Amino acid sequence: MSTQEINRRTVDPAAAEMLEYAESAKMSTAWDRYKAQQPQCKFGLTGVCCRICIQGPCRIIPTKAGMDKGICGADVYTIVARNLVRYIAGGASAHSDHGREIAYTLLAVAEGHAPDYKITDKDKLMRVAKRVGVETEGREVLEIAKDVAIKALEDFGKYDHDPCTWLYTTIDEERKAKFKQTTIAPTAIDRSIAQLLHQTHIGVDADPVNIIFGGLRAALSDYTGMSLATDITDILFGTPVPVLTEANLGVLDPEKINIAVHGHNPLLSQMVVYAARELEAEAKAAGAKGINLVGICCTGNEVLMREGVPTATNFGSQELAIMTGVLDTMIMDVQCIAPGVKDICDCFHTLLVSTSNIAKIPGSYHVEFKEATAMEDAKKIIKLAIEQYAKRKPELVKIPPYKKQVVGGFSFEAMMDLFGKINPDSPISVLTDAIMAGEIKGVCAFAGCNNQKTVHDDPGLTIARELAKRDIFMVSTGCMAGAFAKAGYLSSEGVEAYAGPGLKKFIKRLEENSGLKASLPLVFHMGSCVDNSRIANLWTAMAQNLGITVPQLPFAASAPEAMSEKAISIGSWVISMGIPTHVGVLPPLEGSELVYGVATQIAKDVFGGYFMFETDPMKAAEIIAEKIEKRAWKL
Ligand code: SF4
Ligand code: MSK
Repeated sequence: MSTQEINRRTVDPAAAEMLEYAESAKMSTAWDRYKAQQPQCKFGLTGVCCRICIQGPCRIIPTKAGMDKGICGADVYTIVARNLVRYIAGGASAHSDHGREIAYTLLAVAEGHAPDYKITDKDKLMRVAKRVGVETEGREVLEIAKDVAIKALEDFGKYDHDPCTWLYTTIDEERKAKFKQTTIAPTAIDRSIAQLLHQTHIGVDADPVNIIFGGLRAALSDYTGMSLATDITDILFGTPVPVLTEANLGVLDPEKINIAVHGHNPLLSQMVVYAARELEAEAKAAGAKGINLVGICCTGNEVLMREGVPTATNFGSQELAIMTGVLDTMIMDVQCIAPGVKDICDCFHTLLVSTSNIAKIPGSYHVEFKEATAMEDAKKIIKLAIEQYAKRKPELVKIPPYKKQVVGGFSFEAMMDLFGKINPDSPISVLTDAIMAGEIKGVCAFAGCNNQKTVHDDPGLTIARELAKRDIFMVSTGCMAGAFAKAGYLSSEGVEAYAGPGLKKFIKRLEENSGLKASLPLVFHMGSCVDNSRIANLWTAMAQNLGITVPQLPFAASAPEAMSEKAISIGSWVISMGIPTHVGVLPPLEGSELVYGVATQIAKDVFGGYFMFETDPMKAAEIIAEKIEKRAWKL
């Protein structure tokens, strides 16, 4: 493969090496399949293909008489808006269903049906209980846990008309009033998603603005689901604190049994961590030096944050981890597991184990994971991996020698602890004072995926370097955190290489007071995709501290490689919260000037947040920095 082609595909040196190997071994990857799909259909790319009823597909050409509307008479703006919000419905379903499973597990713990789980963070349980209105005085922990779980489950399907509890107990009064005025506060997660699918059925809503508002209601359900998922995951497994680990394919160990956890749901991955510790002796008896767990995508982020499990890679390069020839088992739960991994597993000895009844890949081995038998199920999978180790083919082992140090584990509480070392009375003031003093200009949050339409990992790294130079403090979640981890931006290496003088001074001051053994990173890893709720907690605390509204805050977000429906859903609630949000890939809404204008302009007038679509990372960095600096200047 030419250097030029490699550079078009990735900036991750480990991925680059594996891509050359893939080509020489004739293994097809997502990059090859992306190339084979070119040119992609323009109707689909601009959002003007409607498949909502089976009279279609209707493909709209606004300038061509007779083709300017669908068969039913739907205008292009209706079609683009409907297509867009149906992505949000998909994303909100995924995030909130994840949250529902976590809430059910808390209920099972409280009722004694999930013996392998327990309440790990009682303080957080108490804080959450008080916040959502559950009585704590004189009550047993499990009684409180049960009421918190029920309260969370009520947010999915309650029948009254009050806004969801996890939404309204985590945002400020100004946003509550805004959501009331615009009628986008969901009253129940499931209802808002079902209603959106109804609203966008043929012959229901043709008004693009009304459709988009329905989409924002579902997006706030997405926020509600992830907010309760984060809270309850912390209650069950502990709230993350700073942790030292490593990232990139070099974390795979040829002398150990390598097991990757891939997907999103920590109910499984956390149990795999516990089970692996117990089965270390069995691994040694099989001739290995032990068990090496690694993470891919967000379930990897979950166990990185709480247990320091190293990250092997992120979404875009998931197939490449298998090509190392040392991955004995890949355990999948839900979301972002590319079906293409199975073809690569077939070229090696890697066993692909599915665990969820709604996420199976033909040919994979299925071990149904149940909360009642969680430890037994996790052990069963690890024993399969131990058996698999004997089948490894030494001649196929190829581990690229790249890994970087990572300091992660920055939950909202961990950030407050860090700031509290300097100002215990008002931790958040440490951040806002630094902004007011001009030492740092503001904050940018990076989230979201990899997307084959970009150079793998490059947009996020480029934008972060540029913002670091301009003294902008940065946090991250999801696969962008994976990109930063692999490039050394989640360690002091990033600070030394890229931080501007103000940002460096700020991070060093935090570091000197932190009491931590490790140096602090350039970008602070706040967790998985559902942990974007932690970032929302951060901007809400900042705005309250400064006595301003969120839309006045020098805070922006960026999804440089947004890919999934979940990313669209997250971006939509982030703008409705008042945060300008950059997206580095053009979503399919260019087919309607009206819908594009609503997302980029009208949203600003109504919510203060809006989308900024820019595919050039250097230009994107300029735009993000300008928005942050302008807001900071106005303070
Ligand atoms: Fe065509 Fe209307 Fe059916 Fe869409 S809903 S496929 S525009 S007839
Ligand atoms: S895993 S949703 S590719 S961030 Fe959360 Fe990564 Fe995007 Fe999946």
